[in-house]
Amino acid sequence: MDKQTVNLYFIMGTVNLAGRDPLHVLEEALKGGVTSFQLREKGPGALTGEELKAFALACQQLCEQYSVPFIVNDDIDLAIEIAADGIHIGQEDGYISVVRDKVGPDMLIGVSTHSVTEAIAAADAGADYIGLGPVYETQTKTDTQPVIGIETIREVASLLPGLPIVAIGGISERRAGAVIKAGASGVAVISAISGEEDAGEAASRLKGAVLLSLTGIEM
Ligand code: TZP
Ligand code: MG
Repeated sequence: MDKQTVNLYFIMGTVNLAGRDPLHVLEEALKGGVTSFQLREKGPGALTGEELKAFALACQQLCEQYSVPFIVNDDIDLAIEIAADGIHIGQEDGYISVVRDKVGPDMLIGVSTHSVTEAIAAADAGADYIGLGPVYETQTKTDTQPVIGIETIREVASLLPGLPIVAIGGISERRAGAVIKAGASGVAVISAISGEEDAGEAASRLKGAVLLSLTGIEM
């Protein structure tokens, strides 16, 4: 996977939206320029079973229209069943090698990491990209590890120069530049897109901030 694919990595589940139409929010975000999408259907009221599958298929179809990888959080069986582009797993979700054996050689595997040690272990085990965070305080996930700060990004990026690193946790348009300058390939956000009235506008501004820091050119 190339680093550009994770420049603006949008994560959403139906419970993050306070009643708004999730497919509308996703399509606006895709129009605004997100480069990867992860379906993270978790928490009270989350869809399950056939409802989840139907929703995942609808998200997948939208992502295909915009040529954006569709990644499923946690649910390896669902990812395999609908032939998602990727699966994203946490530290508690088992060995990467076991997941690779299940999903086959082509599906992307992303891994959540919170430290230099976890990042190196994920890279060694063949992760295609890592999430690294939480960089800042977040209201969106309550069971997070302690905030890691910018320095951890700098260290991981210098030790693993070839690996796409997606910074996550409390990232806003204002903060995107700092994490990119520290070496992240992109930013992963939930609330900075799904919590905004105009998801498309929010995505487009975030993308502009990321690209400006990567290239020094205003877009
Ligand atoms: N993992 C670490 S922080 C986080 C996840 C899923 C939540 C990110 O949400 P937000 O709203 O972008 O801070
Ligand atoms: Mg998980």
